[in-house]
Amino acid sequence: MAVLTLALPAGLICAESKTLYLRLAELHPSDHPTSKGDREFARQVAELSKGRIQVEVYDNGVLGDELSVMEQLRFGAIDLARVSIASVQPFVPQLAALFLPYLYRDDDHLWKVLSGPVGQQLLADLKAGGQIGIGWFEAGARSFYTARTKLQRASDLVGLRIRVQESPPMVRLVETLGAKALPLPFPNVYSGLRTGALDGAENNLVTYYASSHYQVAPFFTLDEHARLPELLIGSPLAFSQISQADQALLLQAAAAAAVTQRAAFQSYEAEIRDKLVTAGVTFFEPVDLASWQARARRIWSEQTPQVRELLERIRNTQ
Ligand code: BDP
Repeated sequence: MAVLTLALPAGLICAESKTLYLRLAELHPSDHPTSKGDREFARQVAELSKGRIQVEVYDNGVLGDELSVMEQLRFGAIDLARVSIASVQPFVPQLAALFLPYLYRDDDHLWKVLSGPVGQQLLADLKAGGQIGIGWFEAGARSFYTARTKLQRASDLVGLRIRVQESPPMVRLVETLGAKALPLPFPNVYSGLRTGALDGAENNLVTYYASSHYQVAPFFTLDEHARLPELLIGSPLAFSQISQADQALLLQAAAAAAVTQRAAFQSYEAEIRDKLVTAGVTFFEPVDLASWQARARRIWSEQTPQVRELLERIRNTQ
């Protein structure tokens, strides 16, 4: 994948038109529903600001993998990014609450949490970790998929080399299930699965399809162990040059874009099931889901008091 790094000052303002240009980094290809969400965010920003603020979406990972994007945000070479919470949690430890396995009743429960007081508080908490939280996006449920092994029982995972995000809570989750967790940047996963360096990986169905991982790992187990939402975040440097009113405008645009992104994500997810079967993917329902849940939930008791408090608030969200 070509990596283009822009060493330009943050939040470029065109002197003549006074237009503020903001660059947004996205890992996924243009046809991924999350990239569509980014473009909807850009459209909303342009509309709300009457063209005064222009968000330029750089998708397909051209600005680098997520950890490199986090770094570029820090020194202001990129203004905005859509990333997984996995990339942000190292700066905001309490985000670990959102990684807890088998936490939500369903996707609506997750969104009640994100759009309610817990979600608002976590967005505000990002500031203390030196991050600017703008809004949440949908990322479905993550499940395991494998290249050669048919995975149905939780015990089938024991000893498998599974790629995880470069994220301590994800390493811990996969280890708790008995697998060997290998943290790797996302762009390296396809070749790891193809060469046999990895036995499997885990992700949501949409990303499994969009990244073509199904070509090299055609067994997908619908265990849905975690729902990690995505974040739209901003560079603190860029934001220090944006007025409070315009910051509020960006948050408003993100909330509106999230509605479109979530709907696009869900309809795409429903569409690709058949395409994946036609492409030769075998889906497995987990056998004895209760034992998957019991094993994975052992992590719940390992959390800090702060995360356990969030866990209780999340469970009590109706
Ligand atoms: C996808 C997320 C992306 C992550 C990727 C991963 O959208 O932000 O980086 O998973 O597993 O679902 O690395």
